[in-house]
Amino acid sequence: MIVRALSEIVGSPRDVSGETWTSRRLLLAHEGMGFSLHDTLIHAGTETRMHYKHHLEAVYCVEGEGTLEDLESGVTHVISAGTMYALSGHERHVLRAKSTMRMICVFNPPVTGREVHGDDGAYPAPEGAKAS
Ligand code: 9YT
Repeated sequence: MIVRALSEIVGSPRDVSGETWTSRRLLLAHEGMGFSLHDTLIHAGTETRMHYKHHLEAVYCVEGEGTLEDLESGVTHVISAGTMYALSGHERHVLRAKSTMRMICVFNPPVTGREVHGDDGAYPAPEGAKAS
């Protein structure tokens, strides 16, 4: 069993930041759960373009408000506390945060630790793993 508090992660190597977000990584690949679990803050007033080519991701917003533009369909969704989105088709997307958004994110396959987005908006492909 693994028990871990957010307060243990803040300021540790599990606390990873990109230009527009800070991701506190509660569970990582080496812990063997088959997914990683993140408590992520998307900073207010920012825009983040992403494309998880190698991962499936589900994102549950628990605080804040913004919009999610699906660049495949052109549809924009309002995202606020209590709304989830799942990138079931590896969709290219843009997240625009009106206020700071707190997101609980699950990745399959799990991230290994220090991933940040490449120029293509993706995290690198995990070695030998495929989303299942
Ligand atoms: C919502 C989202 O995808 N934000 C980017 C950071 C990523 N979710 C992470 O590593 O926690």
